[in-house]
Amino acid sequence: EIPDTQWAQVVEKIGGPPVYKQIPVRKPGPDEVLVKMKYTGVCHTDLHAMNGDWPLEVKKNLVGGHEGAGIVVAKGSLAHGIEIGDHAGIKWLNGSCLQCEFCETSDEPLCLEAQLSGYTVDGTFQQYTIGKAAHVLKLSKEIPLDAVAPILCAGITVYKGLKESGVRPGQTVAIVGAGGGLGSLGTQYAKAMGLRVVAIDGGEEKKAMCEQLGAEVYVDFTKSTDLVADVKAATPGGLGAHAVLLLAVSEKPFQQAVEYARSRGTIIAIGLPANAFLKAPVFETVVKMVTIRGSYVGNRQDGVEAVEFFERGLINAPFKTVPLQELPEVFELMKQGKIAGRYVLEIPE
Ligand code: 8ID
Ligand code: ZN
Repeated sequence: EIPDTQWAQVVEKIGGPPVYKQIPVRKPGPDEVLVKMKYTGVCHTDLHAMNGDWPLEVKKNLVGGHEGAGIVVAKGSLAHGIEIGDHAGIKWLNGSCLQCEFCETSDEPLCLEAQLSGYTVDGTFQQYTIGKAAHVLKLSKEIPLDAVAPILCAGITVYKGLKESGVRPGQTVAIVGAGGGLGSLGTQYAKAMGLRVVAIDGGEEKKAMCEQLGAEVYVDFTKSTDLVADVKAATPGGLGAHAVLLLAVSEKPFQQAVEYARSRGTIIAIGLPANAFLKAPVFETVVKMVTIRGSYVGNRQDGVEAVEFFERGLINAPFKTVPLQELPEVFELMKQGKIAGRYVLEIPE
C-alpha cells in the first residue's frame, strides 16, 4: 500500500533552507517506476541547485537529491527491464529521449531533453521518487543501499572522468578536492584502476582520510606556499600529473592545473563552481601539449560499471549517515567545506 502523502525536503525559495514537509506521492507514468527510497547521498550539486548557482533553470518547489537507492514499489505498463521488488538506484540523469543522436551514441547525459533528478524533476530527498525505467539502475539485492548511494552520482562521475582522461595503470592522477564526496570516491576508483594518486585538499581530517584511502601524497592547499611545485614534486620525476581531476568548488584550481599537469597530460573539469571560468596560459598549454576537457556524469553503462567496481569490494569510501530531517545541517557543513567524504541520508519508513 503506497500512501497518498509522504515526507520530503522541499526547496521553496532560492537559497533555501529546504523545508521538511508532507507532499503528495505521484503515480508513475507508463514508462516510469516509483522507487521507495531507503538512502540518498548529498552531493554538492544539491547545494548549487538550492542556491541557483548555475545558468540552468531549477524546478519550482524542488525536491533535491540524485543519488538515491531503494526498492521499486510501482511501475507503468511500458516500464521494462525492472520489476516491483527490485532494488534500484536513481541517478542525476532521471530520463532522456533515447532517440536523439546523443542518446543513440551512448551520450545520454548530452540529450537536449534530459530530465535531471533533484533539478528539473523531483529527486531523492523524499520517501518515493519517480524515475524513467530506462534510466534507473537495477541493483543486486546483496548490495548495501546506504554505501551504494554515493556511487550513483559521485562514483559514476569520477569513474567516467578517469576514463575520459585516458590515463593508464601506473600513471599519476592529481585529484583536486580529494577530500570531498567525489574526491574520496575518485581516489578509490583511481587505486582500483591501478593509478597513483596525488590528493589535493585542505585540513588534517581530509589528509588522514586521503592517506587512508590510498593517496601517495597529500598536498594541503591551505598550507602550501607553492602548490604547483609541491604537486609536481609529488609526481614521478617531478614531471607533473598525467591527469588532473578538477573536483573543487573553487575557481582557482581551474586556472592553475596546466602548471602541474605533465606534458601531454589531460585536465578533466568536473567541479562546477558558480560563475567560474577555465583560464590557462596559452604558452604552457601549447608547448606542453596539454588537453583540457569537461566530463559530465556518465551514461547508463558507466553506471553499471561503476557499481560493478563497488560490488567487487574495490570501493570503500567513508560516509556518515543521518536522517533525512538533517539535510539543512548537512548543507551548512558542506558550505563551510567541513565534510570529509560523503553524507548519506536515511529516509524514514
Ligand atoms: O558530472 C559532473 N561534472 C558532476 C557530478 C557531480 C558533482 C559535477 N559535480 C560537481 C558538484 O556540483 C561540485 O561543484 O563537483 C563538485 C564537487 O562535488 P562534491 O564532491 O559533492 O563536493 P564536496 O564534497 O563539497 O567536495 C569539494 C571539495 O573541494 C575542496 C573542499 O575542501 C572539498 O573537500 N576544495 C575547495 I572548495 N577548494 C579547493 C582547492 N582550492 C579544494 N581542494 C583543493 N584546492
Ligand atoms: Zn551529484
